[in-house]
Amino acid sequence: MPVAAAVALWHRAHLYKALACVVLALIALQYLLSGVLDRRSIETIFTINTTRYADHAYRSHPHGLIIYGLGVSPTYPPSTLNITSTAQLTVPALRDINNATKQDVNATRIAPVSSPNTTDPSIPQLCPLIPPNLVGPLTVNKNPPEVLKMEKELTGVETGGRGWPSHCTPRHRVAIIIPFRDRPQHLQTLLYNLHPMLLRQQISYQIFIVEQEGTGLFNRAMLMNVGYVEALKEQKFDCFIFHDVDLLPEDDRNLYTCPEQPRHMSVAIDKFKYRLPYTDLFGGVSAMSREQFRLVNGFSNVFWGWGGEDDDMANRIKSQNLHISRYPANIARYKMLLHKREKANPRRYEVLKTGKNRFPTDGLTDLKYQLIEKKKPKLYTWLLVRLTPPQPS
Ligand code: BGN
Repeated sequence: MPVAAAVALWHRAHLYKALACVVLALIALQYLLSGVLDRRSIETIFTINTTRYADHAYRSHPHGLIIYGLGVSPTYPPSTLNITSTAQLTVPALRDINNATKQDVNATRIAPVSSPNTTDPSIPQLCPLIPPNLVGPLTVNKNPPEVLKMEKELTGVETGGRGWPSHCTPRHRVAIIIPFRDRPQHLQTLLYNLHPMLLRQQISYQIFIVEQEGTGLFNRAMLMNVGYVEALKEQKFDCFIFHDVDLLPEDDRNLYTCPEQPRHMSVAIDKFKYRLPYTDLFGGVSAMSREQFRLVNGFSNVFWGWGGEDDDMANRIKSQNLHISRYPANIARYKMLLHKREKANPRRYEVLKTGKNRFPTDGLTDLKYQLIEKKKPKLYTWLLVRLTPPQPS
């Protein structure tokens, strides 16, 4: 081989080696940078188009994913909402809610942001949107210990049935309103199951038991209205969860947070074979923001005895161009405690039919009651009330 050709070959071999080194160096650099970028993007801003989801996907998408992610105080009317979230938590959580896709969420990471409180460690950070200690499906316990033992066991619950997260600032102040009469065993069971779940959900909450005095016909709706009014005397709650005493949540991903749109929460109940009986059902457990409830004038006061008051609320919601939202049925699951059937209100069909005419005058605006007694044991705030039937106009 001529010398010149050998030299050229030697040069080319070195050139290839040099090129290989450059490529390897670039790969290494990219690898190192990706670590840095990953860490920077843990706190990111997401934009979620809530209008699209609320108006469209709640109804047509069985997974109802978006509501899972909403966290900051509710805005009405719903619009594009900026939320901070934790990328590392969000991704598995999204995957978790069945087949919901990124497209459903319509979430775009728009910018990495630095933590808002890095300069002042004394102010705790906002709690993450998705509470980190959730366990998912729960084993419901239908045999609670006796009261004293239960009070001791439920550490983290404060007098009056209040709870809040200890290491972060909660995003929601939630009043849980439970209309009540004659079901002490159900109440014990509910409290035993509910408190630990709510504490894990990192909301700030207070449980109100609103008991109807006497033996007259039960008025669930009016008790809810009383709960709303009385709770607001304690604190400016962001929202209200109206909760039947006989329903036990089966999954702690069913977040008791404030809804963008009124949220029906007891989607799948064992008694109904875990199927929603009808689309407009709003009974059992439901959540509304303070403003939404005020806007619809609360519940009607004229439903005495079982049935119809929740359907009337569904009509009120629609009449204000709001709509019922729901979590996915595999999460919004409940077990119902057994009891004998209450006496149904034979007039409920008729009252429901004429409800629309009364929306502005029947509800919070004409609510009359007497607060007979109020107590704050450890696990709940108890209100005993005498309801005054509204005068027919
Ligand atoms: C419905 C009741 C609701 C109740 C659900 C579930 C009525 C009104 C009839 C026009 N509605 O039938 O109040 O929450 O069943 O039990 O009875």
